[in-house]
Amino acid sequence: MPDRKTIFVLNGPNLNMLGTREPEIYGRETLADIEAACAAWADEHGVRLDFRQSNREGELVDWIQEARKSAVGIVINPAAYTHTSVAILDALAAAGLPVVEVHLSNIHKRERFRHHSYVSRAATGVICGLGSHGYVLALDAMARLAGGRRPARRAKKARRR
Ligand code: CA2
Repeated sequence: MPDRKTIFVLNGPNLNMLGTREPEIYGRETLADIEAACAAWADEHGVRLDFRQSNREGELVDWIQEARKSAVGIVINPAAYTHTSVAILDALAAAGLPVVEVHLSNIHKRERFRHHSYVSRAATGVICGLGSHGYVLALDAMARLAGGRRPARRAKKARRR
């Protein structure tokens, strides 16, 4: 639906494995369950979601660049790339969009190497430790942050008239 605002929800490596291991840390829900909860939120709010997962850093960077042209905001769980990826940080910073970083687990309660997030420097806000509900909270926040925004391509067209 071209008239609806699109929010990108991007998921990093191994999140496709949710629900199969470590339920004490990540819960029992699968990524498909989380996508369904996000889709229900989107229906209620009249917003279009583009929900994706990749195990490849470069693909996530490509999607962030794509969001710059067609989305009004990015919700991202960069998973392990949170703690390593300057490439994802740079892409998010260049996107010029509101960004909500989300983590299922409370990364600050876990191993020391998870306490630092490169991505947070480019995030408008961060939600962690609230399990899958964190995604819906991130979308609620995004609805406010992206309030009056239009995707870049649409804004350009409007200026040409
Ligand atoms: O808490 C989060 O959402 C994380 O982003 C999840 C990442 C982790 O590296 C971050 O430190 C925190 C891990 C996602 C992989 O999750 C799996 C779940 C079940 C089985 C295998 C992996």
